[in-house]
Amino acid sequence: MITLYGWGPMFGCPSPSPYVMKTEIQLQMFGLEFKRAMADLDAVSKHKAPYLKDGDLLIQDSNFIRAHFEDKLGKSLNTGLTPEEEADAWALERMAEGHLMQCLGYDRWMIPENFNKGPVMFFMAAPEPQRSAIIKDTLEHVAANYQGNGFGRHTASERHQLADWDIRAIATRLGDKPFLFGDEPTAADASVSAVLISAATDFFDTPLVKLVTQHENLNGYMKRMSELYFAESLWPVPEIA
Ligand SMILES: N[C@@H](CCC(=O)N[C@@H](CS)C(=O)NCC(=O)O)C(=O)O
Repeated sequence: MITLYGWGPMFGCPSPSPYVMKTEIQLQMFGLEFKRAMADLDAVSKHKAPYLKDGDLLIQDSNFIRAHFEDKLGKSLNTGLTPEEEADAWALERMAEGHLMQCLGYDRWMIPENFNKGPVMFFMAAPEPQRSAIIKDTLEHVAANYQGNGFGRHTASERHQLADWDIRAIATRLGDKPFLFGDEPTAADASVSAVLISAATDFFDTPLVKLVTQHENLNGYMKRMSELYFAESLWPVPEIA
């Protein structure tokens, strides 16, 4: 029995987490049957989702989940790619997940109007008397991380300029192909499309929406990936206390 732990549809996206979306796509690419369950971050050492249980084996991080099934099934998600294309694919994934995600996360967590209609939901299970202190501590921690890695030291227009360069690179790589490396989706499509779909949701007030949706080829690409992998949500509906 395989269980993917994460979160289902929120914020106008198949998941609030592009990493969970990526793994959900990759498990489907492998042709695996799996269950979806709500993540309990306190139950795992890295305190991050996605994580997955394959029988008794716990695997944390979307990259290690993919590697686990490539090994176990002897099946690559990059079939048909040359070694150079595989190298480009890895670089594109890292850019989307590591760099473009900085801007997306910043706009969701550090812009108060966006935080208050989005990520604040994650704190609703905290006891009411402590909730605002927990939120304050978390936001200070998030802000310190952005200061520490330097992203938070840019102006808003510099942050979006960096994101624009990433998005343009993806749009150029895609060109008029259906998927990043040709007619069939490969591993990087899971990662890159998940980040683009998350950046393009108009649930949040952010220039990212226009920066993505101004590219017609990216609109077609997000639609293709959504139709292939997110036609219906199979996540459990969370119980409202
Ligand atoms: N490198 C990880 C990133 C996962 C990640 O950052 N997940 C976020 C949600 S988007 C998370 O669980 N954050 C909770 C926390 O940091 O406490 C992966 O690829 O799985």
